[in-house]
Amino acid sequence: MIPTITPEQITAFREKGYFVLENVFTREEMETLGGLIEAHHWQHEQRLKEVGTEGISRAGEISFTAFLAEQDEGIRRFVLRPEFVHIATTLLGPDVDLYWNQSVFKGPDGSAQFPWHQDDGYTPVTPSPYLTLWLAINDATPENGCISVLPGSHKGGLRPHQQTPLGLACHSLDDPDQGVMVPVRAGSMAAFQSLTVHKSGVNRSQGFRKAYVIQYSQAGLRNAVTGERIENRIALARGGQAVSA
Ligand SMILES: O=C(O)CCC(=O)C(=O)O
Repeated sequence: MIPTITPEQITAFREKGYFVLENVFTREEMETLGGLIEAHHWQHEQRLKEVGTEGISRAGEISFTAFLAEQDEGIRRFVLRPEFVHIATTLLGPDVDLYWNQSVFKGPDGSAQFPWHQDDGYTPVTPSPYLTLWLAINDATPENGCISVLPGSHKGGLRPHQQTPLGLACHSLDDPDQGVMVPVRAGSMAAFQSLTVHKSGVNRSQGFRKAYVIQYSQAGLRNAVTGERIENRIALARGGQAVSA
């Protein structure tokens, strides 16, 4: 369903750095997408079992499986759906590329939060901020490790990040300000600015928490440090219209 983005949501995106788009996809659509993603996730998890950790992925705890749309025709068709053309062109302007996409699965009975960070902290790009859509494949709740955000934190620009054993961090998990939890039902998504500081909680449930993080940017993105063009991105829209796959 093409979502209506209200003026209040656009204001929240500008001022607080995030909002939730409810029920963009059905649970059945999420089961189908989840099935496509799981094939890649389990392959990755198998490799993780052998090596223990890879980047910020840790076997059995949290795994980030990237470039899914680039590898899988069904997932590629999904990220080019008209719902995303509408959302991304409304929030970013008429010329949009898929910048990054990854599933993030948190394993059951976890013990760790994923640290507070800005997405630009991993790779600073220009123009910034870009758009992160955190799509829940299954319900993301306070119990199973939904994300939290620091409202308004995108306004201060890129913060310094420290390397921690769990990932980059720009705000302490011990700080009294632990932001606002953003529970998201399956098929709904949190839309946030790539500079909005966010984390995810511990998965204390008995099941996996499954998300698909889809990031769109204005076309022609560059690495903010080297100035080099970020090449080979899938085009989503030009002149406000879908680019046919
Ligand atoms: O989904 C999560 O647990 C954290 C994901 C995240 O923060 C990210 O992909 O930037």
